Formats: sequence, C-alpha cells, structure tokens
Amino acid sequence: MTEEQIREKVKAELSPKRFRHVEGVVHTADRLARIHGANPDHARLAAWIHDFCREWPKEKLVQMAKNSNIHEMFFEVTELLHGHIAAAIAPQEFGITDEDVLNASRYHTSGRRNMSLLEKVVYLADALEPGREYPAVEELRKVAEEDLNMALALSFDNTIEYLIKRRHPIFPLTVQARNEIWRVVK
Ligand code: DGI
Ligand code: FE
Ligand code: FE
Ligand code: FE
Repeated sequence: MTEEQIREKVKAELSPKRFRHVEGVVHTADRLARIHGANPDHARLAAWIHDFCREWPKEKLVQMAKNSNIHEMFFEVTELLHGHIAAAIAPQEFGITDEDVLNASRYHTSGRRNMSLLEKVVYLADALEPGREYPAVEELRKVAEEDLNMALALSFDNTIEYLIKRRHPIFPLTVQARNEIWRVVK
C-alpha cells in the first residue's frame, strides 16, 4: 500500500480531531527521524498507524487482543491496547511487516526498556506533535531536537506525574523505561 492509501484509510477510521493529531505525529516523527538518523519513511509509517484503533470500543480492543498473541499484562491498562492491535492488524490492513515499525506502534503509549531509535522517535512525536498542549511541551520540543534520550526521560517523568495526579495506574513497563533511560542520560 502507498503512503497516500494508508493516509486515506487512517482518515476514514478517525474523527477529524484525532486525524489532525496523527498528521502532526507524522510530521514530527519525520523531522525527529531526520535530525537523529532514524529512517524517516519508517517513522512516518509507524506514525500513520499508531492510533488507527484509538477510537475502537474497549470491548472490541479486548476481544481482538485475546485473539492476537498480545501478552496478558497489556490487559491491565486498556489504554495500552490500541497500539498493539494496530501493529497486529498492520500486515493485513496496510501491508506493513517491518518489526521495528510495528514495535514503534506497540510501544508508543507505554514505552519500554531498550527502545530502538525508531521507537523513541515515534514515542516523542506522539507527545510533542504541534497539537499537543501542556506546560512542559515547549521545553520538551527544544530538548528533543538536541538530545532524544533526555527528552524521553523528561517525557516519561511528565507522563508519570500526570498519571499520579489523576490517580491512574502506572503501567510497569513505563516505570522500567523511565528508570532505565535516566541511567542512560545522567
Ligand atoms: O493515543 P494518544 O492519545 O495519542 O496517546 P497515548 O497512546 O500516548 O496515550 C493514550 C492514553 O493512555 C493517555 O490518556 C495516557 C494513557 N497512559 C499512558 N501511559 C499510561 C496511561 N494510562 C495508564 N493508566 N497507565 C500508563 O502507564
Ligand atoms: Fe495512542
Ligand atoms: Fe504517548
Ligand atoms: Fe497518538
């Protein structure tokens, strides 16, 4: 499938607002990939598909996850399922089979230890695309141009603080990712 065909398919699946978010993630992922030496084509592909299933009902995500081989730990926090399901259906749906691209979709919400360069680029593009607005975002955008790992570390802290304030559960992979990346950047 061409990038334009993928774009149209994603557009048909999402609300206009969410589609604008995805376009922003594609733009930012392309830019961060060029700056930091990741493959921009792969970054854009992962960005196009990362929220394809974001508006599916929770029941459908859980049902699909049970029928795919998605690890049961991801059922703990259902917000995490949409990136995994998108990766599971991407070979059939979009003809995308590159494992790094699929992992960038899988881990775009939680992160994980030992993220690839592409996974870091897509995680940060999701957090920093032009439509995102939160107090730390401008500073994070600047850091991300210079030091991807530092931006990732700060972004994990920001997400964890946000989750704590809302009394939401924190997924263990996010904590592991955060602890590991701070060891790298310090
Ligand atoms: O899909 P997006 O809205 O573009 O962004 P996302 O996939 O990064 O995040 C989806 C939601 O998941 C968002 O409301 C934040 C939430 N989230 C991220 N990490 C965790 C989490 N929720 C919980 N409970 N625990 C986490 O570790
Ligand atoms: Fe998402
Ligand atoms: Fe995110
Ligand atoms: Fe997103």
